[in-house]
Amino acid sequence: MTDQKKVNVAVVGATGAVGNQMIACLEERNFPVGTLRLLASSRSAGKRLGYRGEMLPVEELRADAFEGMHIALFSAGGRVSARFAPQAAERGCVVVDNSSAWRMDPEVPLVVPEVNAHAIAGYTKRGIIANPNCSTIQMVVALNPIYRRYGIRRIVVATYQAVSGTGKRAIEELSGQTRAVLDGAGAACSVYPHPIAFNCLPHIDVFLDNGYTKEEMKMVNETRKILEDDTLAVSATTVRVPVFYGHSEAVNVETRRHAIAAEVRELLRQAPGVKVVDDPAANRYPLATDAQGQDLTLVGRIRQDESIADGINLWVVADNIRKGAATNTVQIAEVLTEKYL
Ligand code: 25A
Ligand code: L14
Repeated sequence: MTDQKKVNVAVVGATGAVGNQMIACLEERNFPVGTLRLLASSRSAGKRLGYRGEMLPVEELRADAFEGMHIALFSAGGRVSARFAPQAAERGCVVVDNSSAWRMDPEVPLVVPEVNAHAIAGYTKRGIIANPNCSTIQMVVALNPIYRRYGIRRIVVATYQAVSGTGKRAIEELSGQTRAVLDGAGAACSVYPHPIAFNCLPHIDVFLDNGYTKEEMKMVNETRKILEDDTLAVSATTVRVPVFYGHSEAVNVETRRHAIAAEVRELLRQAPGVKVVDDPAANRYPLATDAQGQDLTLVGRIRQDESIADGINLWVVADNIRKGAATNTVQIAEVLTEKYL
């Protein structure tokens, strides 16, 4: 990153689980921030959040807050993004949006920098770039090298997703329920429809008419858009598990050309953003607790699918708040700054 270029950045949803991490990522990655403006709802106006040793005020989100800003990182939910992203773009501020509002808009690039950084060039159409769904991001980071080398015909995935994806209130719900159940009390539910403590809920985001959840269909449609392949078959089951941070995924791929597990392991060792953790003899495989707090996608349990001619099974884990949200958003902002602003 060039030293001269200073970028004014707004973070929308700064007080949320993802917004907080966005601020930390800007600092950790030494993003060339000129002015940093922190925005949230009126509930949070007047709070202060730390950045580079300073306590910066949180302001209420209003369209005029984007005047003079170059980039806005949004993570305040789909409705906020649908309304305010165009208003930021109108003011010449490029939006990198972490909600689901703009992802499937054909005029909005959907980007995982390790996979399709080239697509960022399309930001000029609407002034918006979308950050994919967390479960999709880690899956395509792991599968892109396999896709490029062997081709992929079909993906079958089941996820084991952490509560932090839903935001701060869900993190509190899991800890509160766990404590209550251990104390012999009942688990009160407010964020999720059933207890998440000591349970697994096959339900993330809302149910759609086809019987799948919206989260499952995001994995289908976003994977195709990022890999630029409408013929790719994807079948997903997304499950909430009582884990705070880190999504895990059991991924089965049917390749077009024959792939040998040992070759795939070597291929993934060279892959950007991937760390292979695959030594079953030593009980080494990817764990959510190891993924937490770092930015790599961990891949292990790489093995032949012995039920078909050309199949591979993998276990893929990443920090959903970092690579699944904040880090990927900041990485997009980095490429945008270096190449296009
Ligand atoms: O619609 P989506 O895309 O599905 O996203 C829904 C929610 O999921 C989280 C995020 O919640 C988002 O709001 N999220 C989205 N994408 C995610 C991803 N990829 C993701 N999480 C993980 N991975 P969150 O709690 O992390 O952050 C919410 C932030 O958005 C701000 N915000 C909300 N409405 C706003 C707004 N900002 C501006 N205008 C609006 N209209 C929100 O600010 C927070 O920064 P806040 O001031 O409302 O929140 C301050 C504190 O209050 C808590 N809180 C939020 N909503 C409520 C609440 N408390 C009580 N009741 C509520 N209804 C927040 O948790 C925060 O601590
Ligand atoms: O980015 O885990 O579309 O509840 C919305 C649901 C993020 C995760 C998105 C969850 C998600 C979220």
